[in-house]
Amino acid sequence: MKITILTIFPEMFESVLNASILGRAREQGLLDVRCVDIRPFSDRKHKNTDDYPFGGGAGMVMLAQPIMDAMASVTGEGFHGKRIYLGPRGATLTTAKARQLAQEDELVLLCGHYEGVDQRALDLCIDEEISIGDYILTGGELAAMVLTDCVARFIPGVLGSAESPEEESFSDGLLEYPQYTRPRELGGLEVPEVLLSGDHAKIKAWRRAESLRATKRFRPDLLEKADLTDKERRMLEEM
Ligand code: 4H7
Repeated sequence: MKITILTIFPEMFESVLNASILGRAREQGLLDVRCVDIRPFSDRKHKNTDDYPFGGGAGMVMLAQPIMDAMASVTGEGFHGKRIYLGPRGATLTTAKARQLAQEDELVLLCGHYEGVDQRALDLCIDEEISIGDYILTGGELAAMVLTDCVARFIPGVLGSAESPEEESFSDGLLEYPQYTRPRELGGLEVPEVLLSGDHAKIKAWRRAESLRATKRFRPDLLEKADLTDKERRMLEEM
């Protein structure tokens, strides 16, 4: 999959895109992410990318022209993909949305700044607005990184073959069970005995019960939509 990020701060992406699982996915050619600097596309003498808002008010608005030209430069005739604007008006990013976006050949992510972008650039060049949650950021860059990371996990091969994005929090509607590694005792706390037993059926059942317990404790709202058996519903009542 190819992801092109239009931004006036391309340097913000360097470490995030090169580290860890995203870095490995790019090396393996599973993910092709590039940042395109919007500023050189500006027709203005000093390469400005913003101007005062018509109607007055505080702050600046990003110019449509450099954004539209940057977008045109990365979406030629053969473009088959989605052009996404990261902003607080969008529908909130979910696992289901990330899974769906991972099916696309190509995404272009537009990062807004200042008080936002001239509406006409959005009307003419954007297919969809997505928010990463109900809070305000200083720019769309962090949101673009979150979306890139979240979508990349659903590209086949990006996670090791042992890890599946379908076996994690939210994919079955539940939170994850607690994890332990060495040492067996720490600060007076022992690793739960069942995890040392080698009894895989018992371990599986314990983990499922702990997932239910964690979800009931931290995100009881998730239980309404979770796919549970009658037995599991009864277990929850008793917890
Ligand atoms: C697009 C439009 C994303 C981008 C407006 C971006 C939150 C999210 C931004 C704005 C973002 C999210 C302009 C809104 C300045 C706030 C004071 C950049 N914030 N801004 N306003 N939740 N900010 O995904």
